[in-house]
Amino acid sequence: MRERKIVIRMLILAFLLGLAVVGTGKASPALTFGCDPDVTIGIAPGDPFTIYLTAFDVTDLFLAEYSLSFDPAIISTTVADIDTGDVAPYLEFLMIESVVGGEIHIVAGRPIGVKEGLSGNVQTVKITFTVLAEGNSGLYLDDVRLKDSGGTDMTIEKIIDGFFGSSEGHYDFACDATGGLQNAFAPGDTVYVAGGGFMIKAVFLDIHAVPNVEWVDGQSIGSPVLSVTVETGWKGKAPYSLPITALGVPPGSEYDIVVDLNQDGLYDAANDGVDDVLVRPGFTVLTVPEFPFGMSVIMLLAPIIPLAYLWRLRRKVTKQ
Ligand SMILES: [Ca+2]
Ligand SMILES: [Ca+2]
Ligand SMILES: [Ca+2]
Repeated sequence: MRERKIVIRMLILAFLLGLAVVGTGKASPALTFGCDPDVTIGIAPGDPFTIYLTAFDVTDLFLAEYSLSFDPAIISTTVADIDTGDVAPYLEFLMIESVVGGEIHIVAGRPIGVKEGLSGNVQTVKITFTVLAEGNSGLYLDDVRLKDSGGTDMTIEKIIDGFFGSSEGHYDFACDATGGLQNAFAPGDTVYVAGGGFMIKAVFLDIHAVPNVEWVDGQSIGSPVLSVTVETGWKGKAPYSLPITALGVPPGSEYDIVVDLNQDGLYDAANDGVDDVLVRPGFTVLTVPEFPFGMSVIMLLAPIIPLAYLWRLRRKVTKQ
């Protein structure tokens, strides 16, 4: 009788261990959504450029909805310049599209009557912009919702904003180790910086991460949370490019990145670079874990439950 009880308990234990493995191992596949390409610099004012808003490595994508914002003084587009993708797989149906000032709202999906979603690298929309003036503009994604054919919201792990600009004008932007544009970082991630278009030859320059502000010419760079000095190695004629540079690991908050070309501690609009010069942060470090709090507690507890059970069982068996 006692042996049978132990066997049953062992079976329960095996089941709980299985649950623990499922509980800790269950993470939705890494889904990335954003601009393809993400960075294009050197477009002559008056010339167009095309980007695709793409869901990468997605499974069963049925509907995509999101907003885009940009600097309407630098780049522009119209409803007529927004179309479905053109390289399969792509969502074939644009339901809502609007362009108001520097804001675009998009809802794209599968055609009416179709029940299955699309998988792979799925283009949700193709947008052609025109560069209006010299300078650069971010293209920011907000309120991104991707749904599968069952109407369930997908978990998006990474959003890729865009950065586009003319052949003139200096710039810098937060990026990953490969130079891919990145505006949101997880806690502990190293923030990198890339840039270019600098017109003054500097032997050394300083790069600072500072709390986000809106920048005006001549203002103090203030108190950086991270700073690096770079020996540029710049030779020949301007414009000069900044190599991809590791800035470090800042604590969770919103920051701008200033490239102080003459190392005077002041922001000089004509020569220094800022990501982002406007009220938006150049980049954000998330302060919360990726999982909702409740979920993380369950995941922390999941391996403990069978261990606690095993401990109790051992005590009982020892007592016998
Ligand atoms: Ca300066
Ligand atoms: Ca800013
Ligand atoms: Ca940025």
